[in-house]
Amino acid sequence: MKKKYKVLSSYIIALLLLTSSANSQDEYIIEDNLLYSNDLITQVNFLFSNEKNNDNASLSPVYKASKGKSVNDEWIRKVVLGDINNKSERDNGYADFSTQSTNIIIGEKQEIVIHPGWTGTIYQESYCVWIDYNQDGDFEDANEQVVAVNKSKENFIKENFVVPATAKTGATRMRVSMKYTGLPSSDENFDFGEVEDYTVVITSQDLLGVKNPASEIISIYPNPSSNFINVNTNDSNIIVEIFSNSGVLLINSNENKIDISDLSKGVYTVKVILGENILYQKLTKI
Ligand SMILES: [Ca+2]
Ligand SMILES: [Ca+2]
Ligand SMILES: [Ca+2]
Repeated sequence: MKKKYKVLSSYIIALLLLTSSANSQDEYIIEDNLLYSNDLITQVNFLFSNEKNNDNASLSPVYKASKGKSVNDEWIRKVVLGDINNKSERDNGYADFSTQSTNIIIGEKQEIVIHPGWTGTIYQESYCVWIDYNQDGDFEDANEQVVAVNKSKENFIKENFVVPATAKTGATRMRVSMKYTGLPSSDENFDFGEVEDYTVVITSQDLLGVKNPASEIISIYPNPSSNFINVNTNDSNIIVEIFSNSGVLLINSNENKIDISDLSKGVYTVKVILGENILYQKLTKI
């Protein structure tokens, strides 16, 4: 219940801030000769349209809760996918590791390995992994379940999946779930086992080949965030500026990892300058 309340309250805060700050955005968002990636345009338009129509379903980073009620006998001990190599303990049935991420490329085969932890008796565990490929805040759309392994007593499971061409590029959520004896659903609170969330940054091979690749594959994650953000780009020569809703410059950095712990809760605009390219993204501080 505690976890649910936490998710719900941050959702309400984000919603209130979005609806109360609809006026002053356009002044510094719309400038001449700026190069936006399509995804960023979509995301910015998406947020602006949300401010107007107040569509609750639009705050995609808030995912339905899922957890194991008990980790006394089994839990997720390790997850490996690309740059993610995360050993963990019993995390009270759910852990948010969404600050950990890896790039995955559309059309390429990915391998994920999940290790269970057992206290003593080796029980049958079932595993599911989902990726929110269309970034709409759930794991229920076509192809979003990428792994389903039922009733395994192996020391680990190793599964492959291919990122579909329909996947939206950018940072999105991956959920790893391990449930005692039976496949879990993505929003299930089950009796025994554990759930862990991660971030994958989906990249298109086509985008990697264009003239300004950094501007096309940039992403900012986690978002919403409370302590820091990562600006994900191949270009190390960047300037990152974070503005308040009234257009005041609050943070200026050349780093890819930026401490935002001093910012008040609210919605900000992140401006990323890569040479001649300027990109904007909304950031929700929670
Ligand atoms: Ca764990
Ligand atoms: Ca989805
Ligand atoms: Ca959906």
